[in-house]
Amino acid sequence: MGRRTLGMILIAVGLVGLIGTAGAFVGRTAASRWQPRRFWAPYAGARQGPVCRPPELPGQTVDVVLSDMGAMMTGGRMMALTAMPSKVATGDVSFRVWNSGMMVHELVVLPLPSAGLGTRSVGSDGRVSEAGSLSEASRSCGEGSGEGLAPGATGWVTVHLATGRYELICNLPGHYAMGMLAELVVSA
Ligand SMILES: [Cu+2]
Repeated sequence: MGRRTLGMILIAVGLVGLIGTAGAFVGRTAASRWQPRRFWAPYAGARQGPVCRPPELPGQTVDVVLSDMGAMMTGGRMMALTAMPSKVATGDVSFRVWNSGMMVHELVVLPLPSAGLGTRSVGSDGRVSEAGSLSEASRSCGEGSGEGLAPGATGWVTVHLATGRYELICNLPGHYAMGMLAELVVSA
């Protein structure tokens, strides 16, 4: 391998590293920008299903990603629900919910149980009670509740949240028990 070739390879590797770092930085700081499909395009290519972008939504934005083993993004868990940011201010909050997995998922917004995150009792049907639910996003490429978010689809919903702590969950059978929950803190 010539010196020139080696130099080009090193420059290419450096560029890839730089772009990756910048991408991660932008993703973390500019949560209002809708870009996960760009970051995770290699995963999306392997699936079929509706691809959709949410419209401009009012208030603060929380991006939620629903994932399962199919997407290999769950960090060792069977399934996961991640929300970014995990803290917002009291007021209108718009959830943009992307199902990155291979299965149907949904987002349900519930008050945090008094015993803490993940402490709901799971019924024999694998689901938890949705009593006190504030909202949900379960319509593929649409707003509000529906038949569930198909793999690859995005759904959205806007809800006015009072100061407090909330539990964001997927309530398809077994999914709560397998880790599809996250806390959202709403402060004045
Ligand atoms: Cu789920």
